[in-house]
Amino acid sequence: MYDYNKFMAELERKNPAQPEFIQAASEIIASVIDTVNSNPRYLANKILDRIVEPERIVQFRVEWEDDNHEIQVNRGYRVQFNSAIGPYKGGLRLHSSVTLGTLKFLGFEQIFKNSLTTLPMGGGKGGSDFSPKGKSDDEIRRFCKAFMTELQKHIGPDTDVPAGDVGVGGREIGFMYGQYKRLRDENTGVLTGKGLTWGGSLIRPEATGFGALYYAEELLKDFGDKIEGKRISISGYGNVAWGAAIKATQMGAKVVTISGSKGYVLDEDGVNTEEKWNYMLMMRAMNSGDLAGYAETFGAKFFPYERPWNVPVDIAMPCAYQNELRKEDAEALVKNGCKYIIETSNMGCTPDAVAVFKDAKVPFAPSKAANAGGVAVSGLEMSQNAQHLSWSAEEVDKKLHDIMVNIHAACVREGRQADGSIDYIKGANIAGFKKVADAMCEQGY
Ligand code: 2IT
Repeated sequence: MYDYNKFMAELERKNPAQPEFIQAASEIIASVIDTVNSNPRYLANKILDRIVEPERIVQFRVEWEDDNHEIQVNRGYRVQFNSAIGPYKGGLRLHSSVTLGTLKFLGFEQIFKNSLTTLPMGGGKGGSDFSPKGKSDDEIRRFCKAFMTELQKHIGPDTDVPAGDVGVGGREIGFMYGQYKRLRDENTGVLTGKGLTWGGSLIRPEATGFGALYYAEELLKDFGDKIEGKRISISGYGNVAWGAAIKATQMGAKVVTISGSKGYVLDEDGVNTEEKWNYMLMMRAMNSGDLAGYAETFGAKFFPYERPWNVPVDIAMPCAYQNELRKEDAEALVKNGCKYIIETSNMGCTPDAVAVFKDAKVPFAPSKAANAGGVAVSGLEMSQNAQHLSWSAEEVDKKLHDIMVNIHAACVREGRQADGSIDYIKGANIAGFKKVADAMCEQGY
């Protein structure tokens, strides 16, 4: 039998200075421990000891030349966490704060998220402490090329298929894919999030945001409610926030905030026009959260160095970064009558913020369920590449919608509590875990 406190103490001892990994693991272990302790096969297979240990971690030096012809050195990583149900799959994050601990947290989450999608994808994550902020196009290209020169030794269309994450969009995937092809002479779709003319899937850029709204729609139905007419606060301005703003608008809701590291914008008219969505794309392309510029252009209000969570809304959707929504933010949202939290950034809420929502009985969709649409469409991109064909936008969007409906149903099935309420966090963790754990047992050790 596993004892939660003992297990976590040992995990902390073995993984010092990796607080985000410990945070992610503690939530998942807490959710699944009863399931494991009541299953003799899981116990005999020491499933928890095995699942928290990455199968492989690659760390490498990335050397590139900046615009002043000076050598720059960054650290590159790929965490190949679990391949029980399919090739390692997960994004690459480029951000100054990236450490091995960050990528272990993201890779661990990815295992269960990918399992929830019902597609055959294992869990992985990679990236670098390279910061795209303030870098020229040329510098980004040289970095991506140097990064892939090493990474290509460790990935492949049937072993490990990276994609984008924070700091990695279509442009970066293009530079990396180009280098993979140059070195390997293969057009096998080893990365997802590719451009449409070279193997990419329609709807992949929109998928995370669209999927989060499809999940939210299903969750609201559990309470006899609907998206139409809701006021929504979103954080971030990147790919995820962009897709969420588009789909929320299409569903008849009004998105009143977006944000960056330097503050947030309150747009009472709604982030609801092509011009505004294109402005978001432009900010992303320039790696500059010029939200003051957005406010000026569209007659909205800019609040420097504040987070958007004091704004009264019906639904809050953190779409930016881990631990971006904290206890005091959760208290403000609850006080202002926020009815639903759709955590869309990976581990976007701190544990004490999640506890505030739980105490206040505010339904909470965890990120590994709510944001699984992104990786789900990556899985669909892999299928299209493997068949050497491409599906229409309608086809991909319908598959994405069906997947999100199924993920929600799995969360409800596994998360139903004795009092009839639904613990979506527990439901997502148990549903995602069981499939991977069963596969590990069946494949032996
Ligand atoms: O967090 C995520 O699910 C992603 N960054 C997407 C990963 C993918 O392989 O599409």
